[in-house]
Amino acid sequence: MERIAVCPGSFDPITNGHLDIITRGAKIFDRVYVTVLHNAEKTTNLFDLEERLRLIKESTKDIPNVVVDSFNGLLVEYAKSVNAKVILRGLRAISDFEYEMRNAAMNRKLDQDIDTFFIMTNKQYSFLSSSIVKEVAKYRGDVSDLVPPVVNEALIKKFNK
Ligand code: COD
Repeated sequence: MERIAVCPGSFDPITNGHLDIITRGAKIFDRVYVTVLHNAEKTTNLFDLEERLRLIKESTKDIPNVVVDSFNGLLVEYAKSVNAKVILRGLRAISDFEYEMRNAAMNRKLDQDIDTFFIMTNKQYSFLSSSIVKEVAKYRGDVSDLVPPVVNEALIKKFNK
């Protein structure tokens, strides 16, 4: 049986921290769906859904068992629709723990066949988040070693308009 995982997120935009979790997950699972969940479209999103998908696709194009997708609705419903039994998430600091625990517990309540699988962040990315990248890029700070090249270009374009 194929081991299929879903790596869900907002990815606004994808960072090297996300990419690290996706790359490591793709070595463990036969297929990883990197899926942008976009029901509660935050008005604070910098990139729209199309842009986020393009940036993820470009950044993961060398990982053959990654599929990039989007979904509107409950994560467990999406997981079921692609036959995934695992939700893949990254953990950075203790501050992530409570939020992740709450989500994992709720997803498990909604579907007992689906488990959440955590990968600890690579220590060089432990303080990296999409929000901090956006904040620094907004004031023209250099984030080129924190995001894939295509994201760096998109950030420069966005903030130099
Ligand atoms: N190092 C390691 N991991 C990282 C790093 C880093 N530097 N940065 C981010 N990550 C991890 C995050 O911990 C997370 O696991 C993943 O990468 C994605 O991160 P984000 O911030 O893009 O994603 P979130 O947290 O905004 O995603 C939330 C969901 C969209 C998954 C959630 O809201 C959801 O499931 N929504 C659908 C509705 C639903 O089903 N709700 C009920 C279940 S809670």
